[in-house]
Parts: sequence; structure tokens; C-alpha cells
Amino acid sequence: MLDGFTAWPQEAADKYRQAGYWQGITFGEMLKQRAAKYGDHLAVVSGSKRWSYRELDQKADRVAAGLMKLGIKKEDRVVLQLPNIAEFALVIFALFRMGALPVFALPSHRKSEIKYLAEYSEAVAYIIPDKYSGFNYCSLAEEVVTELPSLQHVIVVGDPGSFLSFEELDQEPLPLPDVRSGDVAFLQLSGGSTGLPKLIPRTHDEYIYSLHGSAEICDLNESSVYMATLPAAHNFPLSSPGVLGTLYAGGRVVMSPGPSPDEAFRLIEQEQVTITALVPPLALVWLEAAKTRKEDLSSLEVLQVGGANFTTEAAIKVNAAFDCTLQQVFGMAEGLVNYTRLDDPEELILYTQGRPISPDDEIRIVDEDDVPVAPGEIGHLLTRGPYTIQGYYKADEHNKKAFTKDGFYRTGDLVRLTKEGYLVVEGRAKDQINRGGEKVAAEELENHLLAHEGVYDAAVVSMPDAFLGERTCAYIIPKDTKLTLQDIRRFLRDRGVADYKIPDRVECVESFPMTAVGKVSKKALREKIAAELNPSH
Ligand code: J2J
Repeated sequence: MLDGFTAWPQEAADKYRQAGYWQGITFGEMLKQRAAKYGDHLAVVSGSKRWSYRELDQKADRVAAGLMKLGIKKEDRVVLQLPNIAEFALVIFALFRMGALPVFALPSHRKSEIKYLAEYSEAVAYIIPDKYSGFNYCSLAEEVVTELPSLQHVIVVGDPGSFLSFEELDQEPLPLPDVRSGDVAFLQLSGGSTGLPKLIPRTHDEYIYSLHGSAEICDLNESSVYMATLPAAHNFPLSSPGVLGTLYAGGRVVMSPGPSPDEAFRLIEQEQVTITALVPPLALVWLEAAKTRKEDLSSLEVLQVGGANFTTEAAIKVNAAFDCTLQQVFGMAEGLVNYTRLDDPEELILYTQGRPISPDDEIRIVDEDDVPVAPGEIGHLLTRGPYTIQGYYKADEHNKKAFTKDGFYRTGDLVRLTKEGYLVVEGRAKDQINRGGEKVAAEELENHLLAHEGVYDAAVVSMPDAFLGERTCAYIIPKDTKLTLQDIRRFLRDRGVADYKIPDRVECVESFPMTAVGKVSKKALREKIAAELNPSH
């Protein structure tokens, strides 16, 4: 078993197996079974590439052989930073088959994140596109490998420059190592609230169960067409039901190169897309675009929205604008995913964030002392279940805080349970900014800011924003001269911090408000900036 992985207690594992949740199959076997059943059906469509299940299955064996020939072995970690292209699906199945673990980076990550991910996971390889969205990933890889010699292989989809071409991985199939369904299949990135992002180990058994449950809830079958609109590496478009849930169900995955209506609407019409997933701000962009654009979106049956607070007001508008079923999704890369059901009454779809996938997802809503709140009251959401992790990867100290002694994950979300048993997300206790679905850990950004020689202290908080829901405000106590937003932006970009983490606003102050116990009062800072932005309230 992978070092640094926290397994479920034996009793829980037995229960999940007996209940039929953990089916004992690996991703490699899952694709083999689907290829046997759906052979010529299209599995993945991306640009001019249209791969059937059989092709995807055969290619996965060949690429697995190519990876093994490089010397990559079972349990090795491989940082994967691919956008929504067919090779994304291919390479993850190749890695799953040979038991190496993809570490999912987002296309927007830069040197700071990639170096950290590679170092922390002790990755041996890094897989990138040559260019995407105007950014040159080969230059990024050059910087990273110079500082991290342990990263032995850089594999490039497209023009490889001095690195290895993805095409060279296409080799005659080799015998594969023995991969078990209880093994860790990949490491997913946590949205995080700590100084350094945490990695989430997910096993074949439990993740495939979440796909199975998600596909069933979303009514997926072999005629479903799922479009990956958000970056496929994110847990939502990857698994809820996403790219992998669609392949589980024998449907077709369409990779959209980007989320804008320009790219997405044409693909919906052309590929007769039946389901896709959006974050709330994007749903509002689509809503406006749908008023004027001519593309036919009538193939859409389900529009999923999740990842960040979706106001009822916005839900009502989106629901009215699209002639399909709106589904709210409240999930997390650590496990638990809640969905409104397709046949739910409108009140539930518009006013709640759904209910868990599994009857064995355990939910506790508690106060500051872990005592359950009265029914219907707001409290901290704790959860345990057949696809929620029992610990972050190699993070023993943090795990003591992030999980209860009896294995419940502290989500950091403030929720209430309706009388129908549905969850409503009311807020957040974790120190994170949710910038329209993109998560920024306050402490991580504060650490970057503290590295600036002109910064004496920093406190990062969310500020309300009509479009993204929240944006990032950095309060800074400068050492001597005031720092501007431009100074901070330039500094963070030079450090290689991803764009979405760069503060939207910088406020220089002489001191921070303190709580009674002498900690910086982020609540007071949040209130201060909110009042400044909206003086009438
Ligand atoms: C409010 N906050 C939400 C929602 C997530 C499906 C869908 C989303 C994610 C995801 C995911 C929210 N309303 N509808 O992994 O499989 C916030 C919560 C949560 C955190 C998790 C999936 N849906 N959130 O967003 O790991 O704060 O996963 O704890 O990125 O996003 O973020 P992440």
C-alpha cells in the first residue's frame, strides 16, 4: 500500500464491500470492460480526434508500455498538467493501468504550484501541452526541472522542444503490473486552507463507486454526451459524473477547449451534448450569451452548477433561461458529493445544494465543540462515508485537525439540513477564498506575501463580488513604504504564483484588528472591506 495513505478501518471497508459499493475493479479493468461492451461507440471527442472505446483501450495499453519503458513504475507519481484534450483521458488510463499515480495539476498552475506538487509528491515525470491559452508550458518545465532534478522526464503533447514527445510513448503493449482495486489510483489537489496545499489520495474502489452513484443520479447511459467545460483535472468535471463517470456509463466525452460560449455553444450543437457542468459565474455568462446567440442548445438535458455559492436568485434565472433540468452540485475533492435529483421539485433544485450520493454517506452538523446542532440549525459539516478520504497524503499532523478521531472529515463548510434531508450551504469556516469556484488558501497567499521584502505582515480575506461571489483582498502592513496592487501583482507573478491566486485588491494598513485571544480578526477585516465596497449597507 502506498506510503502516506490512510486506509479505511477494516470494519468500514468490509461494510462498503458487502453493500456492493466497492466493486473490486480498477480503472484499467473498467475501461477494458467498457471497450468489450461498447467497442465502436465514441468514447472521447476532442478537436479532430474521435476515439472509440476500443481505440482508447488499445491506446492506453500502448502508452502504458511507453511509460514503463521510460522506467516509470507502479506507485511512481506523475504530475499531469493537461488541458481538455483527448490525451488527458488517454494518459490517465495509461497511468491507472500501470499503477503509476497522476497528480492532478490545473492548467492555470505556474512554477510555484508545479514545483511544490512535484516536490511534495516526489514525482518522477511531468506531462504538459507545448502551449495552451497563450502560455508556453515547455518554458515552465525548463524552470521546474532545473530546480528539481528528481523530475526525470518531461513529456509534451505537441512540439516537445528538447523534451520527450508524447507520441514516443506509443509502444507495443507490455505485461502490466498487478494493480488492485484498493490501491491509490491518483492524487487530487485539495482546495486547501493551509499554508501548503494538501494532496488527496483516491483509490480505484471508492472513486469508481462515486462515479457509479453520480452516473446513476444524472441518468447517464450509452447515449449520454458529457462536455468537459471546466478544466477536466478538477474533481467536479472529472467525477461528478464528469469525464470518468461518463466513460463508466458508456457515454461520450466531448472536450471543450475552453468554457466561453464561443467555444462551448458550437460544440453543444455540433456534438449534441446532453450534460455539462459549470461554476456559478460561468452559468451567468452562458445565460447572457444564450439570449443573443443562434446556436441550438436543445440537446442539453442537464445543466449542473456547483463549486461555489449559487444564489437562489441566480438559480432561478439560470433555470428559466435554459430548457433543461438544472442540477445543483455541492462536492469536494476529499469525497462527499451532493446533488439535487433530476426529478426533484423546483423548491429543492432552486433553494438547496442537494443530498449525498450514498445512503451510507454520514453527515454530522455540529457546533464549535463538535456537539450536534438542533435540526435545521446552521453548523459545521462533518462527513464520513464510502468515498470520503480518511486522511490527506503524508500529512499526519494536519490530519489530526482535519479529521475527527472517529474518521469524520471536517469540510470547513457551514451548512443546514432541510426537513427533506437536503443540504444548504450557508457559509464557510475554513480560511479560504472561493473565487467563483477557484479556491485560494489564505495562508498560502499570506506566505507568498510575507516573502516580499517590503511586507511586515499580511492577512488575506474574501470580499463580496457581484460576478464571482467573492474576490481576494490582501491586507498588508508595509515595512516602510506603501505597496500598490501593481507591486504585489508583479511580485507574485515573478514568484510563479497562478493568476487566480493573485489578490484583486491590496489595502495597506498600520495594524490588524485582533480577536480577544490575540489573533488577527479576519471577520473584522472582511466586514471592513465589505463596508468600504458597499457603504450603504
Ligand atoms: C457552495 N460551495 C460549494 C456549492 C463546492 C462537485 C462539485 C464541486 C466540487 C468542488 C467537487 C459548492 N455551493 N454548490 O469536487 O466533485 C465549496 C465548498 C467545498 C469546496 C470543495 C465536486 N460546491 N463548494 O468544488 O474540492 O466549500 O470541489 O468544501 O474544489 O467548494 O472544493 P473542491
